[in-house]
Amino acid sequence: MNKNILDAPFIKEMIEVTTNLYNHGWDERNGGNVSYLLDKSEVIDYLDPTKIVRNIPIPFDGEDLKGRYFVVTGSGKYFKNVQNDPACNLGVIRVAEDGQSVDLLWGYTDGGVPTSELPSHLMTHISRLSVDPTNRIVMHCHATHLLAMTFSHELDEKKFTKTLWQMCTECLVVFPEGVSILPWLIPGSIEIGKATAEKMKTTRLVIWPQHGVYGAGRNMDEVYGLIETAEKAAQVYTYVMAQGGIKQTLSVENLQRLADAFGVIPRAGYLNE
Ligand code: 2HA
Ligand code: ZN
Repeated sequence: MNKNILDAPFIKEMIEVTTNLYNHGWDERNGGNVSYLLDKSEVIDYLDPTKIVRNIPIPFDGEDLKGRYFVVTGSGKYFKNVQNDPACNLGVIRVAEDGQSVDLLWGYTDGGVPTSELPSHLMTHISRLSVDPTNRIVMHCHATHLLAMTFSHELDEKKFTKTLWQMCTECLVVFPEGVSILPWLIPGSIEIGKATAEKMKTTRLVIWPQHGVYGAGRNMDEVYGLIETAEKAAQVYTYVMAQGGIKQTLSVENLQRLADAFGVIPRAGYLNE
């Protein structure tokens, strides 16, 4: 416990990703939140795990994550400001033994608390870990074109997925399981947390209509790349529609050939939608 936590790779990654999300225009004001599951061995060089700064109650059962460490963006904090003051805008927490609170070990220096979307984040971590024990990141942002598509495109998961797959050849390879879509729900609620986490058992991308997107994955690059790829497809869709609509597109046959060439299996029943 002798190193400066500002030099920790996980803090640097959080700064880099929140700055990139802000620079993309996907996290205006206090929009967006990121949580990153850390191994105890990664944090003990930088902080004393027995020194609890504060205990913060959480409004749901986090028992499945008891003892787990996370670095999480703060509630109401602006991604724009993370690089200049990481200690105020980020926090390192550990889920307490009873699962009803988290222990703050570092950060939120102005008395802050973890993101208001902590239910969606921690419930999603539980879901993802149940299907992929190497999952570490959950990321939420207000990706502009994906958000716009939730106004203009049918909110059918199969149709929405197929449209994204057809807008960029890469998409089917990057997210062969497709995207999930929730009904509109109140942000920060237990209800949206449960609904997001349930969908996250089958897809790593979950669209919140008229709000934004959630992504999950094993490392920062994977999750960021996942959201970036879907968002790019949505951007192309926006241009295509503005240019007068689709005259030709990737055929189902070519999508299947693509899947075969890259060894991925398109979600059953989604190609022929
Ligand atoms: O934390 O994006 O969904 C700000 C948000 C809420
Ligand atoms: Zn949001």
